[in-house]
Amino acid sequence: PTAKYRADYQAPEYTITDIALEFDLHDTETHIVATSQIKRLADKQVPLVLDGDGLKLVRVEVNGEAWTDYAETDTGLTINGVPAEFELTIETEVNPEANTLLEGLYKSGGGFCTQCEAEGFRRITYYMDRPDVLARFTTKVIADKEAFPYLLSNGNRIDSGDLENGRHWVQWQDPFPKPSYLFALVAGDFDVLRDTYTTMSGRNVELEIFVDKGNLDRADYAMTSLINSMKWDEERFGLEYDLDIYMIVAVDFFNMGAMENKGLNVFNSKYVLANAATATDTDYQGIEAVIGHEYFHNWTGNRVTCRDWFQLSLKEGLTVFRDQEFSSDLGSRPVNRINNVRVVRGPQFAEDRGPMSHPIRPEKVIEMNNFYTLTVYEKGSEVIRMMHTLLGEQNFQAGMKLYFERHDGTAATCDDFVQAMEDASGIDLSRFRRWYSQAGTPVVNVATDYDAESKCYRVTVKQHTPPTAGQEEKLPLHIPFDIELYDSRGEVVELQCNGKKVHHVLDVTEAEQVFEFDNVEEKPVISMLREFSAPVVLEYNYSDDELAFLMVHARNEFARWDAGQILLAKYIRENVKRVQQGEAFELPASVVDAFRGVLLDEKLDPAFIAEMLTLPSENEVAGWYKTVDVDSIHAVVSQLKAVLASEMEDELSAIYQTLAQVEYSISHEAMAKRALRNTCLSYLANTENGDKLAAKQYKQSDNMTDTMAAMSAANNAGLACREEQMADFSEKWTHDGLVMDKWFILQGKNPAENALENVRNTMSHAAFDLKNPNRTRSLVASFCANNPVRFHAKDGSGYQFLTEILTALNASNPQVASRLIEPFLKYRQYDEQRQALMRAELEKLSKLENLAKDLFEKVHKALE
Ligand code: BAL
Ligand code: ZN
Repeated sequence: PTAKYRADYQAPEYTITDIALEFDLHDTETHIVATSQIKRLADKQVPLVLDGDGLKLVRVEVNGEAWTDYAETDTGLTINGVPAEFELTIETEVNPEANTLLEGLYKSGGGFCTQCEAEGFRRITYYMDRPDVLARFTTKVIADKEAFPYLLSNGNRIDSGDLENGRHWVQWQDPFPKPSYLFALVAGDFDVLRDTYTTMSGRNVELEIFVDKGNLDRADYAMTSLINSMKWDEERFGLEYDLDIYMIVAVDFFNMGAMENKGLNVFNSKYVLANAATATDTDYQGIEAVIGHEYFHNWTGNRVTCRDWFQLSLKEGLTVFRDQEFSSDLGSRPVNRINNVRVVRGPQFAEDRGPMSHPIRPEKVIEMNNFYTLTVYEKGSEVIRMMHTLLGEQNFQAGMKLYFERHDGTAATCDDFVQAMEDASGIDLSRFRRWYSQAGTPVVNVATDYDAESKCYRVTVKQHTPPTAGQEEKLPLHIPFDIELYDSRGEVVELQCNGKKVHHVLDVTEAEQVFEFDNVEEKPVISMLREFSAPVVLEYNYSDDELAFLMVHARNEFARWDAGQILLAKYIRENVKRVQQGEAFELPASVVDAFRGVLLDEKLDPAFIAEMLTLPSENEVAGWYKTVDVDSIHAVVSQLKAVLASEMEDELSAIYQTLAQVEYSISHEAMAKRALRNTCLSYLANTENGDKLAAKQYKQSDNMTDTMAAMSAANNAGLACREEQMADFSEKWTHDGLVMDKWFILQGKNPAENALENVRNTMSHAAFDLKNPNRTRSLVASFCANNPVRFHAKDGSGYQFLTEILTALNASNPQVASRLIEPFLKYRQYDEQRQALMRAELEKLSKLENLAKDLFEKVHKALE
C-alpha cells in the first residue's frame, strides 16, 4: 500500500458536470450504467484516470460509441485519447450480497443500501471519486416491486413506473452538484414515519423516516430530533434546508454511526430506533446528537464540502461543534460539556500518545477510513470552539456567513475557513493556524504568586507540546486560557491590569508568559481553563482546600466538576502508589465530605450531581502514566468507589429512595433524576444492600434506563443477582440484536476473572453475528478496549483473542477490524512482559496474507 500526502494535492485534470446513473438491482449481479458529462480542465490532452475497486467492467462508450482505448489498472481505469468535452458511458457489475465490507453497494438485512464516504463510490462505478469533483446526479433505480417497494436516492423523486416481470423503477434528481461520496441509494420494504416541516422562508419539506417493518413505534424521537435540528439551525445559524424532501433510513449493518448523503441520510439503526422499553436515556441523547449532526452537515459538509480528504476536519470538526451546541442549547450545557471533555481528555489524548497520532488536518494517509478519528472529529471541534471563544458568538456567526458567501457550492479547505473567521472578525489567527498542523496534546504549566503589599497577583503560564509519532519539533500555540479569581467569600475578583479591566480569556501565545493582575485585595483562588477553553493538559499545584473551595464556589458548573476531578485524580494517583508499595488504600475524610456536600446540594441539577460523582474511567487514569499498571489502577478505582459508597451510604440511600417516585418520561428533568438515582445505585451496589437493591430495581423497572442501570450495577460489582438478570434479559430480547447489544456490552465489561471465557461463549449466542459491526463492537470492543484488567491478563489470552477476531475481520470487514485494533497500538505504555506479548501479536498480524490497507497502516506504524 502507498501513502498519499497532503502536500501533493493537485487540482483535477477533468471534471464531471452531470452524471446519470441506472441501477438494475439484483442480489448477486447488479448492473450499473453511469453516463457522465466530462470536461477537460488541463490545458493539454491527458488520459482520463478513473478510480475503481472490485468492479467488473462490462462496457465503455465515448459519445455513444464503443471505446477500446483504455486500460484496467490496480486502482481503476485509464481512458486514453478522449476529446476535451464528451459523454462517457460505463457499465459495471457488482455483487451486493457478497459485499461484507459494507462500502459501496451492499445488502443490509433484506434491503440494498450504499455507503460511499470516503472512497466507496469507486466500488459502484469507475469515477473521479474525489471530493473536489462536483456533479449533478440523476439516478434511476430498478428492482423487484414486491421485495423492494421503496426505491430511494438523493434529491427529488421525479418519475416512476412499472416494468415487466414484477419489477418497477423510480427516477431521482438532485439539483445540487455534489461529490460522489454524498451519493446514496436504498431499496427495500419499510415502515415509514412521515411529517412535514415549514422552513423559515415558508417552504414545506416532507420528512420521512424509513425503519424495518414493525419498528414504527421506535421512530418518534428521531423525528422530533430532526424537527428540532431544522429549527435550531435556522435560529442559531440562520441556515435553512434546501430540498423538498429529507429522508432518513435506519439500517442494521453499518460501519459508522450515520451518513449525511444529500437528502437521504443512511443511519445505523442504533441512532434512530428508541422507545422506553428498548432505549436508555443515553441512547436518546445519542439519537438527538447524531440526527442533529447529519442534518447540520447539509450546510457544513454538503453545501460546502472538502477539497480533499486531508481537510476532513473542515466538515467534521465544525459539524461536531454544531451538534454539541445543539445538544447544549436544548439540554444541559454543563452536562454536555463535561461529557464532551471526557472524550477529549480520555480517548483523544490517548490517540495523541499513540503511533497513529496526527494533527486535525493529517499530512499523510494510507487508508482514509483510518482518519475518521477522535482527533479529526472531537479535537477538530475543540479547535472550532477555541475560535468561537476567541471571536465571540457574533463575530463567529459573521465568519460563518462569510464562509458560506465565499464557498457555497464548492470544495474548500481548512485554511479557507480560518481565513473567513479572520476576515470577518479582524482578529489575528496566524499563530492559531498551528492547531491544524501540529499533532499532540499541549501541556500548560501554571505557577501563581500573590504579593500582599502591592496587591498584585501574578500568573506565569508555560506551554510545551511533547513530541508525537513522526513530529518531533513543536511550536507554541495560540491557547485561549479562560480564568476567574475568587476572594475568600467566593466572590469574583474583577481582573484588572494597570487599573483597567481585562478580559477573562487570556491569549497564551508564547512558550512562557506572565500575566499580572492588580488591585487584588487578598490572595485569591484561581479557576483555570474554564469550560476547557483549550484541549490541553493543565499542570498546577492546587491544595485540597482550594479544590474543595472551587467545588462549591466556582460560578460555572463545569469548573466545579473539574475541581472535583482534579481532587479525585490526586487521590487516585496517591493510592496507586500505595497499592504498588503494598500499603492500604486511604482517603481523607475531607475529600469524602467535599463529595457529600455536592450530593446533598439541593440547588444543583441532579444530572450535574451524577456527573460530579462519576469517577474517571480506568482508561482515563491509565492515560496519566508513562507505564500503565492496569491491576493497581483497577484496584484503586474499585476501592475508591467502595469507600465513597460506604462513607456516604446513608445519603446515597436516602436520595435513591426519594427519587424512586419519578414517573417515566423523557423530559430532561426526568432523565436527570434517573441519572442521579442510578449513580447512587452504582455506589450502593458496593454495600451490603447492593444485591437486594439491584435485584428489586431490575424486577420493577418499566424502562430500559433503569433496567440497564440495575444490570450494570450488578455486573460491575459482581452481585449475586447478575446471573438471573442476564438470563432473563437474554430470553426476553434474543430476537432483537440492537437491544441485545447492551447485554453484549455487559458481557464484554464483566470484571469477573472468567470474563474472556464468557465472551468466547457469548460469540455463539443466537443474536451474535461477527458480520454485524454493532454486535462485534458491543462484545469485542467492550472487552478489549473497556475491560483493561481482563484484556491485559498476564498470560496474553486477551491478546490472542483479539488477534483471532482481527484475522477474521481482516478478510470480511477491515474497517471494523481497524477500529478494534486500537488497544494493541498502545502496547508501549505497558510493562515489558505485556509489551512483548502484544508486539508478538502485532507481528503475527503483519504477516497475514492479504493484510488490508486499514490494518497495514496501523500495524506498521505501531511496529516502527
Ligand atoms: N461523514 C461520516 C459520518 C459523519 O461524520 O457524519
Ligand atoms: Zn460528520
